[in-house]
Amino acid sequence: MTVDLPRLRVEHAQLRIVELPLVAPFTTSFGTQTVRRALLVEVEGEGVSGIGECAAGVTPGYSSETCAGALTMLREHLVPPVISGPAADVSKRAEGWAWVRGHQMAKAALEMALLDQAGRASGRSLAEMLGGGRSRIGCGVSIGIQGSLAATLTAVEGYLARGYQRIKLKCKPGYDIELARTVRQHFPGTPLMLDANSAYTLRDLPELQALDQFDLMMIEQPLGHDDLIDHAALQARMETSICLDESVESLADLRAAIALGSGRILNIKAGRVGGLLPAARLHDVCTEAGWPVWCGGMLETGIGRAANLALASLPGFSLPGDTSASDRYFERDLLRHPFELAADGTMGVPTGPGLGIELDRERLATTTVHLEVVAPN
Ligand code: NPG
Repeated sequence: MTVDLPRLRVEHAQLRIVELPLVAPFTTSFGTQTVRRALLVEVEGEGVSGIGECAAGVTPGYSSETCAGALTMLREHLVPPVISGPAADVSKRAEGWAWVRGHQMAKAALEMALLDQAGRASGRSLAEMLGGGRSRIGCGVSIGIQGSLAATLTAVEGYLARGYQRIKLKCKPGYDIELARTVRQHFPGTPLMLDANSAYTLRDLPELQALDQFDLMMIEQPLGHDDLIDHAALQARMETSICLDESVESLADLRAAIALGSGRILNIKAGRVGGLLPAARLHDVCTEAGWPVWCGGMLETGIGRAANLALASLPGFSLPGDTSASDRYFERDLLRHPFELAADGTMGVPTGPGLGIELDRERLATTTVHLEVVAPN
């Protein structure tokens, strides 16, 4: 954090759920998604508004949070103190909700909206407020589990042709060694990684060790979503670096992971860790520990995507993240100017105030399936 944040009042807020069909189903070890149902938070005060997107999905397969749960949490506990309280800066607001245990994604959505409002009020971009420096970000793409290896190869080829700098393949027990072997054979020099979303246990050690032969950049979250001990045991027995995702929801988790040697790389998602300001702190701790980091994705619309790009502009984000272009997910995004990938596999970090996006209000209206206003009592 390098700049002071303005103290602002929030007079009311809107909670909205939108549904955007995905261009293709997205399958992970915990299920298949065909639609992105996203909870959006809009705050308004002192004539300036801000918007945030909640990363939570419909089902609690990735984390314990859901879209419906986050809606309740925001309506009942997080938003009311913000709209009835005095002017405050975003850090103070976050101190105000620190008593709420968990609910990182709900907190992060509100924090994003408040940071957008703060940026618009002060004329500063989110990247600037977070201390980011880079103006372009190297982008990777995450490919869900496909129906066949041939379909996977076609998908990889298509994304590489568009310029993506690294390929992440979702895997699960029994769908890993042949997958890595085949893709590696066809694309020998491509930066390649696997993501298991917690699908393995230490009983799968031989299967996991067999992946060492494929020169993977890393394997993401092979073991339990709340485990650090077994990950440390696995990292000691694998050459491939382990990247943690689900297991790190807080600074305390990260400190434990570093102390135990539970991995060597961190995927930072602001939603998973309670917001962009906490995400920036995790970035700092990783930098001190010599852990490279990259920015994850949760199938966000352009709103959350803008925040991810701003976060990824911090110096420790040295690896390409899941910061893909709008057309990788949606026919039509919620923005007037969707995010596009340049031929060199980079995307520009938004430079306008706050999130630096222009909402397509008509698209927002037609994709809305729920809307409620939270006003002071
Ligand atoms: O590009 O936004 C994206 C998706 C990247 O694979 C991706 N996300 O486990 O990191 C993940 C996974 C995910 C997607 C998790 C949706 C939960 C929901």
